Amino acid sequence: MISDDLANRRLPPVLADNTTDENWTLRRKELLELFARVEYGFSPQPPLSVQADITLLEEQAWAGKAEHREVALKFPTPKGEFSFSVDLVLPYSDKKLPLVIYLSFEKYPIGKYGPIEEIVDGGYALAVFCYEDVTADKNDGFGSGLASMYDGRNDGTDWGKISMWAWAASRVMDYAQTLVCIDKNRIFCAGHSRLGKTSLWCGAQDERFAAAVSNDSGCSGAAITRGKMGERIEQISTRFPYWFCENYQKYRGKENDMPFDQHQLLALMAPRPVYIASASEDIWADPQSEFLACLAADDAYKLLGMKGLVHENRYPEPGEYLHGGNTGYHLRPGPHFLSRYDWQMFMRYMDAHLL
Ligand code: GTR
Repeated sequence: MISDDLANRRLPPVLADNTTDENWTLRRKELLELFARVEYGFSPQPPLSVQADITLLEEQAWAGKAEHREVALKFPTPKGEFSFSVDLVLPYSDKKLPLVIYLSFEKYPIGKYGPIEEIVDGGYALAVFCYEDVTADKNDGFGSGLASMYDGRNDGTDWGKISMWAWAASRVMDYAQTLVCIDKNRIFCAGHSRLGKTSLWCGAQDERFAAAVSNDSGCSGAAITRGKMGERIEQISTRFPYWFCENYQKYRGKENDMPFDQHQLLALMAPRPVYIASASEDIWADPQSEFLACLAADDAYKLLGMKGLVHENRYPEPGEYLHGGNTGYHLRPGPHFLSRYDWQMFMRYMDAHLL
C-alpha cells in the first residue's frame, strides 16, 4: 500500500502546525529559505535590467511554421556585464502563445532531447539555453561564466550551480515578459535529470512560472531522499558537490536528520501545477520515491482547496499517466531519458492545466 510506504518514510511535514490557507505564503517563504540555506544556496537579487540583442533571425524556421530568434541576453553583475545565448522558437499564430523555458544540455537545436517540430505543432513557443553557456558543469572552483561574476564564497549557503542555472532561467523569464506574442500566464519551465532538479528549484523560487516540469530528476530533485533507492546524498555530493551549497554535505549518510525533504520542494509550487515524469527503468533516480514525493506534496494543494495528485492507492504501471490534479505524473516505460513521449505528455497536461 503506498499510504503505508509513505508513512514509513517519516517525512517532515509540508505544513507547520499553524499553517492555514491564509498564511500559506509565510510557510512557503520559510521552506524556500530552508532549501536555499541547506541544499541549493542563496541566489543574488535579480539584475536591474536585462537587455536582449538579436544575433540571428530566421523567419521560415521549422517548415516555415515558426520564427527562430537567437538572442544574447545581457545584464550587469558585480564584475561587469554577463551575457549568454538564448534561442526562441515562436510559432506563427494569431493567439498569444504558451511558452516553455527549457533548460538544455545541448545547444540549439537541442538534439535528441528536444523535438522542436512537435513542440511547435503542439502550439508552444520555446525559449531554450544551454546550461553550460551559463557556467560549466564542472567542479572548477566556481571560476567559469556566471559563477565567476559574483564575489567571495564565504559560507555554507553560497549558491551552487543548480541555483545558478535556475537563476539564469529566471533571466530568460525577464526577457519573456517583454514579448508581446507570449501569454504571460502560461509560461512554464522544464528540464531533464540535473536540469529537472534545476527546473523545480527555478519554479519554486520564481512565481512568474505558471508551472514547472521535472523529468527523471531523482536525487535532490523530485525524489524523496529518506528511504530512497539508487543515488543518495553521499554519492551525489561526492560526484557533484558544486551543484549544491556547502551545507548540503552535512547530510551525507544522515538523510533522516535533514530538516526538509524533496516533497516540500514540490509543495512550493502550490497553488501552481507541477509535473513530475519518471522512467520505469531509472533505478538511479528511483521512480517510486518520485511518485511518493508527489503524493506527499498534496497537503499544500489540499490546504488551498485544490486537488494535488489524483491517484489510486497503488504505484502506477509503466505507461500510466495521472493528469487529473495540480500535480501531474507519468511513468514512461524504459530508461533514463527525455523522449518525445515525455514532451507530448507535458504539453497534453499543460493544455489542460495552464488556462
Ligand atoms: C547523474 C546524477 C543524477 C542525474 C544525472 C543527469 O550522474 O547522479 O543525479 O542528475 O546525472 O543529470 O543526467
